[in-house]
Amino acid sequence: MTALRVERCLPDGFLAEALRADARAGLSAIPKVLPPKWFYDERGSELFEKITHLDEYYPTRAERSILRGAAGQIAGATRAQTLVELGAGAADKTRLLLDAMAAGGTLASFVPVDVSETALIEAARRIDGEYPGLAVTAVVSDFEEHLGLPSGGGSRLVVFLGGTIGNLLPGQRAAFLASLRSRLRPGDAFLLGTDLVKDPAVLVAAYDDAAGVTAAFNKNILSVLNAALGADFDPDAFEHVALWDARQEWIEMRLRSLQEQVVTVPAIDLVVPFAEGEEMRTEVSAKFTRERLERELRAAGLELEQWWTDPDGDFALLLARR
Ligand code: SAH
Ligand code: AVI
Repeated sequence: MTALRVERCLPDGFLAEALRADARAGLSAIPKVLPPKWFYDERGSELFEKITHLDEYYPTRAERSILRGAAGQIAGATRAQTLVELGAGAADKTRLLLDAMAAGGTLASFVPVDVSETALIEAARRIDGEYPGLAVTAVVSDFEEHLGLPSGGGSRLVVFLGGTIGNLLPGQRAAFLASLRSRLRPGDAFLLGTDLVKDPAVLVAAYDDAAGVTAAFNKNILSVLNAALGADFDPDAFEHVALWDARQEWIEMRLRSLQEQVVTVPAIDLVVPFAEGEEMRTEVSAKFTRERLERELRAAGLELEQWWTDPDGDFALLLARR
């Protein structure tokens, strides 16, 4: 085991101020909206991990099955020394890539990047313990602000798994891809996991599971605001909503107020009225087609090189380069 390094890319207090700014803008907007990156405090990250084991939530299983088949090919095609993982979370599927890169004899360092410090450090520690000789640097960052790519470390494979790119709105997605493109060097590669458009009933079930885990995950954003901003949201006064927007081709999660109520948010001096039945958007989860991905990658100056899906065609993994 080597010593685990932890790097913080953002200035002190940046994330706390970003949460205040997002809450101020989003709770005053019509309709109200909160960005999904704030789901992931310790409990939110645990709830997301539970979601990944639900029968209804196929993306994690599908992506793992693609990685099982393709990891060797990816390691061979990229021959990268450094694996950078954006939005790494528990970095569980990542082991398939680490193993293939180690078997190919190129792997030297692993750089997981995540905004959720607790989950990130726990995942980085575990991998640090499991891969002797691997240099692990955990980077606490918001990948929309600072990608956290290491400057050294030879050629890099930057991976963004799980379909998290779908949680960015189209404009944010374009900015993210352009920023990534500008930081990729010749010889680097980008591996992207994306969920695909499919039967809306399957999609809605994946975001509204029978056991209510996704509902608890969705409501957890209210507990995050309570803890960080001294707000007095009552999660039981809201219900979970998941719907398919066919025009945008995204799943939208919302919280619907069960009654007329007023919430106070002392840290930003805000009083927020909710009407009975009023809905606040907490997440979009865009679903893609190959054509749309190719178009968006090309617009950012990236070229699709290889494409894999699971046997049911539910989820895709693609390799792209500048
Ligand atoms: N990659 C994992 C985890 C997906 S959950 C998987 O495939 O299962 C999404 C992860 O992205 C969470 O850990 C969350 O904290 C992180 N995340 C979301 N928005 C982020 C942002 N703007 N910057 C950095 N990490 C972010
Ligand atoms: C992390 N992200 C890709 C998940 C998704 O499917 O959009 C978050 C999630 N939201 C509800 N369930 C899972």
